[in-house]
Amino acid sequence: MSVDHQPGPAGSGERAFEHGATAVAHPNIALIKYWGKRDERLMIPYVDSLSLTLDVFPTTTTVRLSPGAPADSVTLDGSPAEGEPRRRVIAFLDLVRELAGRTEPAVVDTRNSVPTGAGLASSASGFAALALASAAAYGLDLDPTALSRLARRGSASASRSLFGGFAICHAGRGTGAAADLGSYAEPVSVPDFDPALVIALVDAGPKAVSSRAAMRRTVETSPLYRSWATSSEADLSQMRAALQRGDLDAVGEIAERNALGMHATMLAARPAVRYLSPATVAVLDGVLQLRADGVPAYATMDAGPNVKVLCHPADAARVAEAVRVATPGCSVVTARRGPGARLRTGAEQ
Ligand code: 2P0
Repeated sequence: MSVDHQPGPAGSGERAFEHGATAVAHPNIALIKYWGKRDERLMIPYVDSLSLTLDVFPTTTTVRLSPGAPADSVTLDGSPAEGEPRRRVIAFLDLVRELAGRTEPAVVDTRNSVPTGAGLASSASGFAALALASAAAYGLDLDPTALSRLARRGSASASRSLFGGFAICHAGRGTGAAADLGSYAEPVSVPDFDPALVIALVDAGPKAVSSRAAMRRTVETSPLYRSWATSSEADLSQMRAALQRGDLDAVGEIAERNALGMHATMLAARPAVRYLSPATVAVLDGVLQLRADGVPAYATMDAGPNVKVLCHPADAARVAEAVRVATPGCSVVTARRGPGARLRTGAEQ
């Protein structure tokens, strides 16, 4: 699949078509996780996070201005969006309109190629595409850093999906406007490391607890949260060094322990948040067996039961086979490093 070595998105002022724009963005998988917000309104994370943008499951979003319409219209995968997803898109459009000094309603059409809400970061690709398309449609000319701040307001992980390859989202410091300015994503240059990520889709259904609610509960009630957040800082600096060395074993070990630590904080929340299912554990056992057999393979899991296994591209077929044996019937997709978000040109509309 295609690999785009461009470090980031084109500015939102480029290539908008008249009264509307279409953007494409890919999901990212955090190797150092974001979990918990220190400001829920501004969507400021407690911890820095570092991710790999993938080359699979893109989201394509079109935003067209509709000056005569009574309200915004939001379509998600061909059906009218309702409830929380609709509310989040409209709140995001309100923010863009406020920044642009505009008032026109919009028609938003979003198409995901990954099951929505299944812990595969559809909100990351979704809000990255919405940020880029809506900024362009409303005439906001933002550089990639400002776009990442904007995308963060939709979903903090979306700030990272604006960039191809590896990206870091800074949690920043302070409160209010200073916190907003200090929390943004940027690419991390990792020239000589291009691993594969074997994704085990053990359950494509929507999750029982939204990541937003689960984060809040974890921060408020888990006695393990602070220690995970502190250890995550050390994980991040070790991860950066391991990436620069192109050391898959170190990258994998750090990513796996960071993810398991995040899930441990959730399991200790009151009541517990448990995203990992028996199928997840079966895949984790399969990954341990691969390592025992001499195949470097390391797992990471997000707010859902699916498992992503980091490995050398040459081992991806063997890892995929081990995953299929561990969870018969599950779909397996192998991803590589993917491109940053981009606006479609007028000719592509
Ligand atoms: C991440 N996750 O770093 C972490 C790891 C899931 C586990 O970011 O509330 O949809 O919209 O900021 O970004 C998923 O949560 O949450 C997520 P909001 P988001 O990728």
